Amino acid sequence: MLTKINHIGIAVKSLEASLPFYRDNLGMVFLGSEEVAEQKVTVAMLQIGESKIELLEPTSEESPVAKFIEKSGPGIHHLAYEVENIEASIAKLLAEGARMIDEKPRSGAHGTRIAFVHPKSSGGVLTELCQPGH
Ligand code: CMX
Repeated sequence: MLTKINHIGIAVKSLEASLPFYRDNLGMVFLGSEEVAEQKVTVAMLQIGESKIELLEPTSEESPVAKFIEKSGPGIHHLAYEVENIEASIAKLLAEGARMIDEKPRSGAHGTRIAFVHPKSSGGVLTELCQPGH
């Protein structure tokens, strides 16, 4: 069902303040930034091998990322696994009793289709399924 780790999401207060460390100090390739209005975040993507780091800045106090930062501070927010068929992956998890935040795919960054599994079903790790848009 899973093909690889697509990205690790990191909650930040400010992309402008956080991006230089990843791009310049760690030397990751900056792929661009994009607002994902549906998720109330602006994301910056950086390539690291075959996976990516996704920096997430909230665009509203109602953003799940704003709530996360308020409660836990900036840091690792979620782990995203790449899947080939997101509908089939959601159906399998639901059939096996997992608690899905999204029972239907939503729009993610860079044309992806995404669905979150609730951290209560995944050992405290907010888990994303991610199907590339190509
Ligand atoms: N990782 C692990 N646990 C988390 C978490 C996270 N990122 N965010 C919240 N939780 C935990 C909380 O600590 C809390 O645990 P306890 O009950 O033990 O205290 C529990 O989940 C409920 O959290 P809450 O603060 O009451 O927050 P909400 O219920 O309002 O929302 C969640 C939590 C995960 C359902 C919500 O953040 C959500 O729907 N997330 C999915 C969407 C998302 O995160 N989008 C941003 C990224 C978009 C992108 O990558 O494009």
